[in-house]
Amino acid sequence: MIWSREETYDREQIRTIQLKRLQETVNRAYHHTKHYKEAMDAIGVEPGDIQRLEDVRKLPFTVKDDFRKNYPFGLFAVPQREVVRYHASSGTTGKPTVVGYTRHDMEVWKELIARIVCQAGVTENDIAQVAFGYGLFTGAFGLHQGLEKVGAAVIPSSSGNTKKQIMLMQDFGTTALVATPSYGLHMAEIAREMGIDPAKDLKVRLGLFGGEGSTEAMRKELNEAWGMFATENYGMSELIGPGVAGECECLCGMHISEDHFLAEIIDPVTLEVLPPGSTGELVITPLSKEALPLLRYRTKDITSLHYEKCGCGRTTARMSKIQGRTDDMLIIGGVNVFPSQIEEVLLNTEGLGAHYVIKVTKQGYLSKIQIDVELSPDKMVDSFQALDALSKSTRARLKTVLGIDAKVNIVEPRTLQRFEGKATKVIDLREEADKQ
Ligand code: DLL
Repeated sequence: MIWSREETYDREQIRTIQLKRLQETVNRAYHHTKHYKEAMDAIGVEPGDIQRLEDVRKLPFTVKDDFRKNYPFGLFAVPQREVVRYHASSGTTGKPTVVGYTRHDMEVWKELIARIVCQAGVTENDIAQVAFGYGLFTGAFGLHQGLEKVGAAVIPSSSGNTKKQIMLMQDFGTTALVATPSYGLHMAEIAREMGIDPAKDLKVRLGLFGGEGSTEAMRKELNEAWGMFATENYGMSELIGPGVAGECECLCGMHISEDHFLAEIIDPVTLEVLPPGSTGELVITPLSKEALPLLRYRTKDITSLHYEKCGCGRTTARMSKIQGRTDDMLIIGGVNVFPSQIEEVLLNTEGLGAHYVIKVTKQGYLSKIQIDVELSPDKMVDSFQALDALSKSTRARLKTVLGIDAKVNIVEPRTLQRFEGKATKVIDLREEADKQ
């Protein structure tokens, strides 16, 4: 089912709404935040200069550091009494990134999530278990509100306490699971440990995964483990939270709610805007936010945009799976590689499990990687020679497919750390190596 008629507007209608909302957003940002007044004045741009959609390119970019500089509320364009909700995303260092919503922002957010859960196949007959952590993270509350809006029954189980989650699924008859993909896989593993086959003994038919990247190989694992139809959605706290884009039943990219988000792809080095279909950094200007208007936010996420009409009937642009982030690209022996590309090779290797960690170290000036990957629980390896052969053949596949040389260390099933939220798949030991 298609939730809103805006999802099927023709390009001219979408562009008309986008321009009107872009002009409103630029006005709000310029007249109500010191940051944007200064940033626009510095490059000699005024709100009146935005006459066509393409004029967005005249506007300054916004980066995460602007949140840090304006912590906590410096980028807000409304007085505090108009804010009805705060969320925050934990940065790796220092203060969190704080975001806020007015009453109207909350209504828009619910509407956008309703679209996403509908396109993933959720109906009022579903019982949806939200296994994202409830709290400052936007994931849980975001999905929760939109699921209720479409009439699904929500179980706010939060993340963690996995055995209890499985018990709830069994007893309440959960039909849709909302989680990070890595936690989705872990939950299936715990269910099996409890003697429950998720594909046969549970009713979970839909998966709504997001908050971190996943490959097609991981989708396959999830589908097989749960006997489900796994879909993916994308979002980011600064932009709204979840609700920016999501997959429909055609699984051919994530539909962006373009009446609320203007998407561009740029070359992260030259900052030049790239034509449709090109791969680069996603830049988003949210078009309807009251509390926290942002201009041209650089997400650091690498993807591409596609505008052909989709088989589901929606006309909105689709973004391809996130390949990685500009800040998680590894350069190994001169070859650029994203962790997601390594994951694709590992998960497509017979005998290896779905859990791995990439350790980056340094030898002299060169980065080196070692991949610890679990043996598949179904794989019986009875000799050291067989293990060694699997490790060598995986190393050779990584070399052929990606052109990188990586040491592959195969470990016993269930020995690597599991995550209940976003998984840490890369450990960078380069700074430590420098100290030695
Ligand atoms: O993760 C919002 C969200 C929650 C989206 C739940 C979907 C579902 P942040 O914590 O601010 O917000 O993290 C945003 O997570 O820039 C991406 O790098 C990554 N990310 C989110 N969804 C996906 C996805 C939420 N489907 C950051 N694929 C983003 C790849 C994703 N990466």
